[in-house]
Amino acid sequence: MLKPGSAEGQPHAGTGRFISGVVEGFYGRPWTMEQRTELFEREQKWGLNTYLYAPKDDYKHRMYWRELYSAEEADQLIALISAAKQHDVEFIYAVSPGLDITFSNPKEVAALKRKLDQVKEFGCRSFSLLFDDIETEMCPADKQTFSSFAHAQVAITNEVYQHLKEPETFLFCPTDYCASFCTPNVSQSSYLHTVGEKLLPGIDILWTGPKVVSHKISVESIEEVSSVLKRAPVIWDNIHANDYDPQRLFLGPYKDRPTELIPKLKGVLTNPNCEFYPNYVAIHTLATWCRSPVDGGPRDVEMGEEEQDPYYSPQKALTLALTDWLQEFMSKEQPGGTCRPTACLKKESSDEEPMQTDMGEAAYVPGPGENPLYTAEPLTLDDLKLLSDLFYLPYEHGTTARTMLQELDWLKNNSQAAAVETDKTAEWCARAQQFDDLCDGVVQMFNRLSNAPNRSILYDLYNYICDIKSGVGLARAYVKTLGGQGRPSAHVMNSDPEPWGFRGGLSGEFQRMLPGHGNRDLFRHPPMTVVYSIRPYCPEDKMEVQRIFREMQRAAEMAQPPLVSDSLSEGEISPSPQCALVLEDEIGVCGYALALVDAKPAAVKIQGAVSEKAFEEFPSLVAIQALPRVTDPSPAKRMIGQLLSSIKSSGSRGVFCELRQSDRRMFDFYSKLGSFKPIQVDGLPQNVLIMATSL
Ligand code: GDL
Repeated sequence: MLKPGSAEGQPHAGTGRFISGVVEGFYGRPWTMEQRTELFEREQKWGLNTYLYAPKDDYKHRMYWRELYSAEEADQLIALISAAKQHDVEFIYAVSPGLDITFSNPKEVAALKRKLDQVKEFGCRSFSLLFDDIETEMCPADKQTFSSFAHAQVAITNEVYQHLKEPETFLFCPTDYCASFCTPNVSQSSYLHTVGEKLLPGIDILWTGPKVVSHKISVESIEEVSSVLKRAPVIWDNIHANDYDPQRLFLGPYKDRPTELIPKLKGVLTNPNCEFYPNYVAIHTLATWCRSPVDGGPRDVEMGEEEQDPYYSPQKALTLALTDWLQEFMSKEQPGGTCRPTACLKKESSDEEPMQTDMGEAAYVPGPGENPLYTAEPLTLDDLKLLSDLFYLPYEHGTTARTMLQELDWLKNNSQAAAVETDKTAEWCARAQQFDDLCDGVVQMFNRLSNAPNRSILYDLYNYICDIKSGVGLARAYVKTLGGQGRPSAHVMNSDPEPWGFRGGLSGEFQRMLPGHGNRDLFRHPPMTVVYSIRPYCPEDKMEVQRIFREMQRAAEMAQPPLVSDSLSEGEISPSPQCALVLEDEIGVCGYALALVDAKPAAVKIQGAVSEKAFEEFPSLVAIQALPRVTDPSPAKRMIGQLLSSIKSSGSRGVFCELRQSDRRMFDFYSKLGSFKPIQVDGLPQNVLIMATSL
């Protein structure tokens, strides 16, 4: 039964009730029948009314869509459909025939009808046809019959809908299911126009918003698509989906969808994380959102400044969800949850009767002088808040995660200055300590989580929390090294680290080899107003590079002593292949970064005697310059990042740069990179400084 104020009782577009709930629509291992039944219980408790069965990698949902279910599978589906009914959840069965269906072949249409008829016999009354993530090119036979792909899909969908006697709920997922897939855009998409005009009015249409994973969904964007589709869409929301990246999990609240949308939509279904148990927050907060009063209802008066929506606060919804979730963590009635009671609960009194085991033996009680039994600290709400902050949302880290990133960035950028300017030292040390405390908080949270009685939730979370614990451990050790404490070789900058000392996997290696690491981290510096581009250096750039070098030299008046990097910049020596870049803005070339993978021969030629030891450890040389009009340090940092990747790929183990001691600007630049440190090299001219980094 739904409570008053639930989404069902709310005004919304179209006829019938507001569809709210979950779509199991992700790639990967489908949920188990037990998990789905647990989901129905929760949906009922929280006022959600729908479950869309669409597990992408279930054989008979997509790949072998034509195959009928076996007797054993039928029993399972019958039980599942009946469990949904018991919990007042509408079970919608979806099939995805788009991988290989020939729309124009009547046998194919018959196969589709046969499959859905079978599921109808299992007691299912609501259906869906999905055409997402398929090839958009029709086969020659279909091209002869249908004027477009949209016409083919619509024809078959209308026919199946009528064959099933026009069910109350029938959903269609278009191939262009978000604005970014539409050509040229939503309002001019001929595909969407055909669907809107030709699909029978009783069929509802799924839509993921502006993108596959939409950051925000605005009222205007829904009004636009509704007018093309000639009906209000049902949102298939991928905000919590994590099937596209094994390192991500989303435990933040349902967010950035104004409640003003509710009257303009036919419904919302969330397609959440692949792991069943961590979806508590995703589904609980969606339920809170769906229940929020729309126009005319009481406003949330305590809304903070950042909260835009007068009827729904993501922060409050999150706290409600986490408070309930905490109770779940404490529950032992889970498979694998057979923990020792003493380890799960705080010891109340030491003179309790010893526990009886199944064997009828008295439980072990340590004697005098023996180790006391291990007592785990109970998990707290703050632990779960921290957990959610660390695994928040696809476009946003939680508050503590943001603070940690900002602090690490500051500590990294200010360590050199703090080492020489005494007034900065105290601040640096205090902030390093605070950072360490935050890291410690993550480790403590990990410990309490891993001792929580509910093992099912823990096992679903385990890989993620292990990963973040190790990431935090590396950052912590790095800050200790920056502050001159710790043993860097043991933890962070070891040339032969343990596998957990770096992020592994071939895919990670590929990414690191791409320019700028190919990443778009959520932690970004303020947006630049100038657009820069970095491209490989070509021989025609020689004059420009020379000009920049000379201009910068003039500015600093420091031509002596001769450096290898001067010859490189002057074009007297050519950079190593793949190891030269130039920076351009709208005016032209404004910077460069050049390298010699093996700098020793040039150094011998220019400077005579060289330090064998230094070249063994740091055989490569870099030279970088940017004109003063490049006020933003990021482009130069990106150039050096790319250059270091290329040098490393050439097999080098270390890089150095040469600086004149008066060149404070370049000293600051290299210092701020964090990895370059001054090194001692014998036989250098007095006013030359060498900074170096291992690769
Ligand atoms: C998609 C897929 C969905 C997948 C999601 C996130 C739709 C309609 N289809 O495009 O199965 O889980 O992306 O990766 O969203």
